[in-house]
Amino acid sequence: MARVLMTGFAPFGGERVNPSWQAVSLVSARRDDVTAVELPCEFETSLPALRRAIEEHRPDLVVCTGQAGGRAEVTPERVAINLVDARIPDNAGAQPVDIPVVPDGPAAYFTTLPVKACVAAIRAAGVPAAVSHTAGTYVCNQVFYGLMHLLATEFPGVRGGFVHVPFSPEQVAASGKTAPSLGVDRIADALEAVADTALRVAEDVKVSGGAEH
Ligand code: PCA
Repeated sequence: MARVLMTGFAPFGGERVNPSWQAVSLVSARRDDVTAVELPCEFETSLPALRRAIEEHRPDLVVCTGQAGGRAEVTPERVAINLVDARIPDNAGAQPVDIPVVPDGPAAYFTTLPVKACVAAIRAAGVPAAVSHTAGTYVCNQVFYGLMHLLATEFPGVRGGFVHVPFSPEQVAASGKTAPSLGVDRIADALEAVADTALRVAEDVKVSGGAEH
């Protein structure tokens, strides 16, 4: 049986929950092949925690996830960039601006998840989905870039990528925000579709998932 590591993040930015962690916990409760690990929303400690999880669990596939408040769809990310530019302080109070994730690393890494096939599978599970071409410049992009660098340099053959998820209805109700949301069970359905697809599909499907902006 192939082993899958899924990570979600701790709550940040004043939120009480993070749907990425809630959803990956639910997936790991549903499936024996999935281990869920929570990463701190901190620039200094998130990548060491990810490395420890990979070394401990020795997965064949790594799917990191995070909250992208305001997005209406589950969005597999296509590209991680070698840049940190924090809009708000992290949970340790750090707010680095314009530094690389990995000094002297390549400018960017592409995901090794078949994102188009993943989007099709998420939609087939009844959940809205789209390919995203930016994971931002905050802790999620740092973890995505750090993951792809680690896999490329130390864990050849392990596939990995990042998926951003919308707010949960609970978060929107608690804050009175008018933002789109998705139930955590539906986000979990989407993440299961991502794992199943990545384990099954070696080459991505050729359909448009592009965006003008
Ligand atoms: N989302 C943030 C960091 C943690 C999370 O869940 C981001 O998109 O960078």
